[in-house]
Amino acid sequence: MSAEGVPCMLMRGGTSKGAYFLADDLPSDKAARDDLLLRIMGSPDPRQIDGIGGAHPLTSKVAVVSAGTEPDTDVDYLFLQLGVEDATVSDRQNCGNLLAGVGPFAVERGLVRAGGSHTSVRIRMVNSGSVAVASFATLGGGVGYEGATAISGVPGTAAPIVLDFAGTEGSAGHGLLPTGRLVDEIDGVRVTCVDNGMPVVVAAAKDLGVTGYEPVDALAGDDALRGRVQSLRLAAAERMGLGDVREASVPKTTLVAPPVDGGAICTRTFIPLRPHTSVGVLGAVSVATAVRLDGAVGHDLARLPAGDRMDVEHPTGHLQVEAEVDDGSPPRVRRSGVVRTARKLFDGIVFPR
Ligand code: NQM
Repeated sequence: MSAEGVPCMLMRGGTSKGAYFLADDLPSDKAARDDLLLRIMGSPDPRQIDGIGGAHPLTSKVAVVSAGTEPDTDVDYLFLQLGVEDATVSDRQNCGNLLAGVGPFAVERGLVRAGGSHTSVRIRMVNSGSVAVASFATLGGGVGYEGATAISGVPGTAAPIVLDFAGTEGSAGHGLLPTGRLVDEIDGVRVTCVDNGMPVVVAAAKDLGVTGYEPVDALAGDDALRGRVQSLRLAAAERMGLGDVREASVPKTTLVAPPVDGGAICTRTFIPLRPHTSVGVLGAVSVATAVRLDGAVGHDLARLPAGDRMDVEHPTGHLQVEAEVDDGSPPRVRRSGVVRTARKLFDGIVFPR
């Protein structure tokens, strides 16, 4: 680590934005690393005015990348969610959006050599131990960021980054259905607790007294609803084996409703209490997996496609995810995947407060 500053690359990954670091450029002591990252991002402060965080959970994110330590993987990716108002640094969740930038970052930093016109990087997601393979365009030994792929929630187009997941089932260590049941009843509301990369509590929007089509601002301003979401997730988390999650960013809660824009299911997601402006990648994969299961909350509300690709509607558009599921007893996930884009925003030295 430099005495004055820390090498850092700011990237948009999918619909999130975060600071990417090589693990070697950060302190190896966890407390010292977390303290440094909080100062870099400017937390705690609702505006993160004295740091590079963007004053929202979706832009208060860090990726720590290092050479792979396990066979058949190229790099290790540790995701850290930094609080905005709170001085918290959590490694309890994955982030499939920042994941989109990890392969390009590994090439940029020389951890992985670019292939010909395409490069595949096998990424171990340290938070859960699962593996993602990122495939993206490379040009003359560098990353090709320009392209024609649009993703909802990001203006313009960029080169596609295909992410294929393996072993995301039970990312928090308690299986695909962490309560051991397809449906639980909590506070009089039927929920399906699922984890295919992200622990999520799925409930029907109408059971919480909303339509599920509200704009983000309306949800953000509905304190009563957010109170119900909090009590639902606190109780669900105990049953999911996650313990007391008052300070944790998981589980997320997704309210589902019938699709209204040609998709398979309409979603409104709380991360964990602020409404998501779109939907998390692995969060969406988890919800798509749940609604495929006969009897799960949302199954009857969904318009299920014949193939494995599922169009998840969210407040700012659509996210196409792939979830191949064996709906047996117990159900098993065969594979999941998604297409994202990423962009290098700056590369330099960040000076912590
Ligand atoms: O679910 C937000 C995001 C995420 C996480 C969140 C994510 C995922 O949109 O894989 O990407 O759920 O906190 O970046």
